[in-house]
Amino acid sequence: MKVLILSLSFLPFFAHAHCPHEIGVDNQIYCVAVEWLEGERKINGQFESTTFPSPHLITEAEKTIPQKWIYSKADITLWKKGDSNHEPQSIKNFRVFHYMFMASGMHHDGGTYDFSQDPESGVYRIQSLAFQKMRGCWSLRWTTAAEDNVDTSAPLMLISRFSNLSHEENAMAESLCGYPQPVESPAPQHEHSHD
Ligand SMILES: [Cu+2]
Repeated sequence: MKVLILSLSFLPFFAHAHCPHEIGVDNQIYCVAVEWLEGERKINGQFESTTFPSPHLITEAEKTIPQKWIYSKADITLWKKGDSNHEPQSIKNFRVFHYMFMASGMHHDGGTYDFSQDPESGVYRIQSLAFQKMRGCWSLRWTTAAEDNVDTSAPLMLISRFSNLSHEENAMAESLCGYPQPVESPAPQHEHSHD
């Protein structure tokens, strides 16, 4: 038991000792941390905060009742790999979007969402994500292209730990979707013609 407590107390240290996720842009490797926040509800067309944690999977039972949907939200921080201060970085035209790889092969994006960057802190935020339960794997992808297209984006992370699913349900989804990513794809193309 003592060993267990010791190892648990070291978890936060190890969590920050490496990159949670890595992306490469113009010969620079960035670490990417995704911090899930409390989700939102849409009431009379307005998003309102809730205490339900993200990521939330909108289940079959909730699907037909939009008032019950919990929209997921996350903060996304980039820093240069090796920077122990984790100073937030900006990448021109950087964007993250949600994408589903379907068992049927009919892969698709996740519909409307909002992506922004806090001008003060430099931290990015993705929100208003409706993760509908389907026979497939939800993921986050990143791009610097204008469109949310699988061909001009690259995998950031698989979303496997939905807060409203049991450990067993999440484990089943993880085994179906695989780690670290369901599908590899080419890195986004970058334009060097301007600046
Ligand atoms: Cu789907």
